This record gives sequence, C-alpha cells and structure tokens, in this order.
Amino acid sequence: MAPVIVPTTPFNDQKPGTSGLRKKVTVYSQPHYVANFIQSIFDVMSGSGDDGIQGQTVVVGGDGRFYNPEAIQIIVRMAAANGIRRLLIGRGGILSTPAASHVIRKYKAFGGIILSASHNQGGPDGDFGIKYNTGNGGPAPEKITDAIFKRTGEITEYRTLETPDIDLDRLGTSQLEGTTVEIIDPVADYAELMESLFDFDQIRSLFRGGSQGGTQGGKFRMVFDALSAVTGPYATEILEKRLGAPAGTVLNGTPLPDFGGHHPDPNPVHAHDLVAAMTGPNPPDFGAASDGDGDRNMIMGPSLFITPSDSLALLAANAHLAPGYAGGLRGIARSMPTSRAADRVAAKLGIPGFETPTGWKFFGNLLDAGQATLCGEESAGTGSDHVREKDGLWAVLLWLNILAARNQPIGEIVRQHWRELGRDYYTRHDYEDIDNATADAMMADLRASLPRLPGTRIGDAEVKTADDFEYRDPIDGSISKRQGIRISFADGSRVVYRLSGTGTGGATLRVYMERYEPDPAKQELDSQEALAGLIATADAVAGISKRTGRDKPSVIT
Ligand code: VG1
Ligand code: CO
Repeated sequence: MAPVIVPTTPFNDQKPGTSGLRKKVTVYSQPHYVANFIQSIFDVMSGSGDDGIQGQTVVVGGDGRFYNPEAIQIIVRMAAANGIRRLLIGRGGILSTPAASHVIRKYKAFGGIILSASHNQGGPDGDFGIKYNTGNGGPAPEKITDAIFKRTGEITEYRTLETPDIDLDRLGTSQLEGTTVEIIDPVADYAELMESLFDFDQIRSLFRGGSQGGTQGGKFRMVFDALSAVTGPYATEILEKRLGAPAGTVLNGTPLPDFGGHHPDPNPVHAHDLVAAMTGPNPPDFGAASDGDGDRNMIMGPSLFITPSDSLALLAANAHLAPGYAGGLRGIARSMPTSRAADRVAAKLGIPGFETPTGWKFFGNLLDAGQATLCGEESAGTGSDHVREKDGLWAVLLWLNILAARNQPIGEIVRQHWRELGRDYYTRHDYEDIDNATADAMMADLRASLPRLPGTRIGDAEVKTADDFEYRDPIDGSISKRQGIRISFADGSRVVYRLSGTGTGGATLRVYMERYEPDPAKQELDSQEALAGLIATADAVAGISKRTGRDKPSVIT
C-alpha cells in the first residue's frame, strides 16, 4: 500500500521545552498536531543516505497516560510510511523513560520517541508530551530540538498509511509494509540491567531480616509509592518479586491513564500516601516514590524527608558500596540550581564536579565522554552512566544497596554525612500559574538589576555576585544562555530564580534557596526555619509577593 501524503499547515507552538513538547491533551488531539511534530522529527533526523533515521530501529513507548495509545498508533503508521525499518514498542505502549533509554542503547536503535508529560497531571484535561531521544539513549540536545522546532514552522505535508490499528498488547513481531513492528516486554531488559548494577543478594537478605537486615532491630521494611504511574509494574517486579519485599510494599502500583486524578509528582505535597506512611506511627525504615514516567525519585526515612540535592550527595559518597560503582566515580554533575552538597563530595573524593543547566539533556555529553558517572537535579532526578535519563527506581535500588551494605538506619547515615561535610539547607518555592507578562517582567527587571547588585545590602545580607547562568558545554563547546539568575551572598548562601520550561498553562516561577551550615550543633533545624531570612531576601530582591499578589508559594519542596 502506498503511503498517503497528507497536506498540512504549521502550528506555531511546537517548541520543545526543558524536556520535550508538553501541551494539554486538548491541544495534542487537534487534527494533524501529533503528525506535524512527528513528521518534523523524521524530517530533521532523515539525513542523507545511511546516516538518517530511515532504514533504522526506533523505540517507542510512554508513561501510559491518557492519549498514549492514540498517539502511538499515529506514530506507527507514520514510521512505516517514512521507511523506518524496525519499531520496538513496549507492550501496551508502556516504557518508563529510563527503560526506554536502556532499550535504545541495548538494541542500538537510531533513536526513540517517548510519550510523556512526566510529573504533569494526566487525563482528558491534563497534559501530554512527546520527546525525541537520540541513539545514546538521551534527550536530543538543543541543536536538534531547535531544528525540529524550525521544521514545525515550515511543514506542508506528512506521510502516513491507511491501515487498521496494530495490537499493542500482544508480545511478538508483525510486519507493516516494510517496517517490522516488535512489541517487547517493557520491564525485562530494565530489570536485568538493575541486577547487573546492584547486589540483589545483599538487598534480599536486608528484606529477610537476616544478618544484614533489621536496621531497627526487627525486619527491614519499606514502602514505594508508584503514584498510579508507570513505575508500578517495574517496582512490583523488582522489589516484590526479585528482591522478596513483602506484597504491599508497592503502593498505587497500577498505572492509570489519569493517575487517579493526582499529580504524579513525587514531592511532599503530592506523594501523600508515602508521607502518611513515613510520618505515621511505626513508620517503615525507608520510603520512596517515583513520578509519571519513572525518572524521578523521592527518598524518605522515618519522619525524614531527604532533599534530592542531599540524596545525590549521599549516593555519590556511598556509591562504591554497590557492585556497579565499586571502581569509584569519574565525576559528579549537578544542575545549577541543585545544592552544592554534591560538590563537597566530589572535592572529598578528588574527582571533578560539573554544573550544568536544568534539564537532563545537558548531562548527555559528560556521560558519553566518560567524565561524569553520577548526575542529579534538585527536582528529584538522579541517575548514572547506565542510561542517559534520570532513573527513579535506580536511585531507590542504590539507596537499598547502601542501606544493606552499611546496615545502619538511613537517618543516621544522613546525619553522619552532615557532621562530616556540613549540611546544605535547601528549599525550592514554586509559584505556579502566574500571569506570563508578570513573570517575564519580573525576570527582565531582575536581569537588568544584576550589574548593580554586587556590594549592595538587602536586610542583613550582602550581595557578593549576581549573574545569569551561561553554560559552555565542555565537550562540544555549545553555549546555552539565560539558564537562571543566581545571586550569591557574602555568607555563602545563594538564591536562584528561573521560569519553568515544562508547564502548559501560565508561568511557573521557581525560586531555589540554600545556605551552608558546617556546625553540627545547628544542623537539626527545619529547612524553612533555617532559611527564613534568605526566603525574605529572595522575595525582596525580585518583588515576588508585590508583583504576583501571592503571599505564599504554590508548592514548597
Ligand atoms: C523540571 C525540573 C527539571 C527537570 C524537568 C524534567 O523542569 O526543574 O530539573 O529536568 O522538569 O523532568 P522545569 O523547566 O519545569 O523547571 V521530568 O521528570 O518532568 O521529565
Ligand atoms: Co519525569
């Protein structure tokens, strides 16, 4: 059957953000919207001769949210009409983001199309997203996403087939014109990779409460809240089946297209079942949650929230206890707004520490070049060179391996770390859905004020440096400008302001604040209390409450 050439006209809003193109389902379900974007990806990646996407393998999968099956059927037909040789699709259209990254790498695919809006709400009124990953398994770098956006503005036609839907639920291979379509088990390859990195025997004995286990005298217990999102099947297979954690360890383990109406965002506000378990009577020894597409993680001890920045630092300091990292780390990379706790570990280990802009795509080159082994973001993303995405369950398993190897309660491990290297008090305040013009004006005024800030006093704080973060990729030399306004004070504390690039309505202002506390006698404060002065200063510098009329942030993490 000959491909059908469908005439189309450009949409002017298909610019990928921090992590792919995220829009409301109502936007995505307009006629031609998905097709225009997918054809633009194929066009940009087509290359000439053998170096293009045609004739190659492409991986497709998503987090199972509303509109996932419909989008996949469109992509399958278009891939066949565009001459893609082979498609690897997770059964049911499911692949967590880190699992997709692994499948791309393992089967040497040319790239992958990941369907997710991650932590954003799902359902008919929620969000959908499409992200293109390259052959290294990681999100396409800016030069590719910019080219895709440019192409979406020029597109006049796309290629598809007039064929019935394929069956996404049955494992196996079928043929669609010249394209081989393989439906694969979404969990198997990923679970095998995790077994290769961690000491599953040691973790199993922790759960059995044998010689290694029983950090609180009894049997070690944990809860994992999958937030009705994609990690449910992965966590059930790995934690309950392979590691022998009792049934019921995984909460909300069935993926739902609307995530049960909740935000699949692992933070203390949205992961309420986890927080309830960890702060209630007789809490488990360890608690964790992941997000919509499985690339984030939230870590808790009994009545203890471990900030993602601290978690990155602690994982880096202890990674050698897991077989996959026994040889040590090459370097540690963190996004700019992430606290400097990881830098202290890098310095202690005598390895390089890197600071990149927000978004996992900026870690790709460092990982490919073997310069960084562990990477992390304050937004609950941690990962390593095993894939090219952040990886929620990987972080949970590395924690479990460390807990099993050290045989010490998590709270004790955290406090010991602070005593040795100091504590970086940290908080992020998000102001969601503020008026776009207000947010843009605030950022513009902040930018304009940067040259005159150093040396000035705001309350008791004296500004030491103020700039707009600009990143030069150490591997390919590419420059990314305007990646966040950072203001450092004479006492070493710091405020960062940036606008979110993943939202779909209004603007989200993120304000990141941190203060270093080396004195062990002062490390037990609540972080909002410890940072109260800096929070007030941050408001005064940017005029947040005055301009937005908000007296408090929408979300505090
Ligand atoms: C947010 C986070 C960023 C993360 C990105 C994608 O971006 O801050 O650290 O990489 O989401 O994460 P922004 O531009 O909204 O601040 V995920 O798990 O939503 O793919
Ligand atoms: Co995510």
